[in-house]
Amino acid sequence: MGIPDEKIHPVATGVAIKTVEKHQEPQELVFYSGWFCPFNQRTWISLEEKGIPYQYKEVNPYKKEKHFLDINPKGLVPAIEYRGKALYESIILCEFLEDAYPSHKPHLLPVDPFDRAHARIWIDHCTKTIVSATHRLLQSQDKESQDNAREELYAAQRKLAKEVKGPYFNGEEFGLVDICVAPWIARDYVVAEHRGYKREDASKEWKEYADRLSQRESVVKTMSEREHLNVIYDRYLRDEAQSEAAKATRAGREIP
Ligand code: GSH
Repeated sequence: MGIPDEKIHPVATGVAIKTVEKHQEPQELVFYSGWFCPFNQRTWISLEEKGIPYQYKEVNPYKKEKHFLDINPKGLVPAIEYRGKALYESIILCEFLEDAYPSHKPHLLPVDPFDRAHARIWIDHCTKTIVSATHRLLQSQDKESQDNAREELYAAQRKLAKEVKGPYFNGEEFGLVDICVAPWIARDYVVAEHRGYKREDASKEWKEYADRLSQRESVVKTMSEREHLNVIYDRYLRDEAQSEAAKATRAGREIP
């Protein structure tokens, strides 16, 4: 008998299933994807943005099936197989795509070494502060903890918005900082509906940036229907989710 999180809808839906259908042919790059996962969406957005040929394979990471553990021993999506060799971890995968397909645009990281390092500081900020505060806000059950988490989230978003050159983090070219945060923006309707969150309460600049990212074509075409996402988020909102990220948040640990 497995955990309830295993019973997620088996496939992508809505606009995302159309994207999946276009990527069924065998390719040297196989993308092991969980349609629902925001970390996964980072890699999926990068593949779509850069127009890299890939074969999409759906995985339910909660089942921890042997074939998938052989690809990613952590048992988490996203993962890829490139020319038969496996890699995992969303940001590492995005950086790999940049390195392995250097002529494919947009360039996810700036060329200038200082700008590249600066972008990495804010990539780290996205995961360590925005993603973790979002999880605390989703999973907190009492008003005081929710209020604190919402304020932490606003502060983290405000800080990032101040660094955005515009229209994207690094200027004209959509890049890895944008990609790292976009999946959580695309899902912020959950905290808006259930936790009193409003984009404009972070800052005017954040709202403009968030509105822009949520409308980006690669973000839209990798999002499934809310109806199926909501089943998953309802478990987070009741603090019953058993994902590694949910367990870490509950225990006050960093998200793995
Ligand atoms: N640090 C990982 C990354 O950035 O790739 C996190 C990936 C992750 O947590 N993926 C989730 C997963 O596979 C789905 S959103 N969960 C399965 C589990 O928690 O057992």
